[in-house]
Amino acid sequence: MPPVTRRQLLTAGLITTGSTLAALAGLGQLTQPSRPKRDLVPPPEDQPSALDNPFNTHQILREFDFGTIRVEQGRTVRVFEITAKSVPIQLNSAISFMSWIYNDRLPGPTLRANEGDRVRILFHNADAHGHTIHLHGVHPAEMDGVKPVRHGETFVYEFDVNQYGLYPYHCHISPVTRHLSKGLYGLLIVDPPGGRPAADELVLVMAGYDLDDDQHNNIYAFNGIPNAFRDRPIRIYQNQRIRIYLVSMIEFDSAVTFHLHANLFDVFPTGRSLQPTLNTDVITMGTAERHILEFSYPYLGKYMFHPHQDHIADLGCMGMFEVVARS
Ligand SMILES: [Cu+2]
Repeated sequence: MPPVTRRQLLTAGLITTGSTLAALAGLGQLTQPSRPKRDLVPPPEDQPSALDNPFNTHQILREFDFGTIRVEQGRTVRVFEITAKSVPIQLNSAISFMSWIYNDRLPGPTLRANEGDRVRILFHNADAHGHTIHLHGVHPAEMDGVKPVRHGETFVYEFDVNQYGLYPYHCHISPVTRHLSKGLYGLLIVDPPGGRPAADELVLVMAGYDLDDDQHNNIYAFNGIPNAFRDRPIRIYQNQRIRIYLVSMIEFDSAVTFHLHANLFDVFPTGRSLQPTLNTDVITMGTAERHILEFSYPYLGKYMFHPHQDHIADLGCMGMFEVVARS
């Protein structure tokens, strides 16, 4: 039998162990991508979180993983590494929760690529339960992330991203509601050719927690921690273009809205257009539905954002923008 090449293994959706991960990634040949400008973003919030969690909600908000770039046969390949684990987190001062999350954070890493790139995700399952990464978007069946990756195994998801837009990813092991609402979700942003206009860019993922396994959510959050952005508002600059990559990953409730106070936003549905299709202050989203929203605030002050299902907002899916002047 002839030796199997690395390419054949990857194409077949190789399952391997973590020990060969570095060799598969060809890590010796990698270069680091450039980072976006930070001068659109005010200084960080003063107050540290009172909760002891392995991730910083305010940092994750504006954190993008551009992968490690390789050039193979003239094509840009972005290599990402994602590990699934059980991680205890504090939802508030009273509730500790055993989450299942990617890369020790909520949401999982915000992967970012350009239209036309190849994406290679080295997915390692360090959890006792089987998990996957199912990405929305166009890809071959074997890359669809519905076959369990068992404890200690690594699977390489690889596909080309030829349609710019927003693509949520999440675990697709049954019951999906459980695996998803435990925290196994994130977002891939595929930028259009030439990119979008400069903006202060934020990722917001709405999700709920079913704490007592009765198929109803007990508590909700933007980016994993209930009321994180209510208690420590997100600072943004006055008259600055803000771009939100917004996803709903709320299970059990059929749909929710997103409402922004004292303003109107442009909507780019699914991130699949360069021109807005709507200008409004409330938009309805089913599970896994996502949009790019753009707006700027002309007036200083603090402004809420939340689902207009107000009981959901009251149960933790509440945030605030604090509009500050440039000094
Ligand atoms: Cu799972």
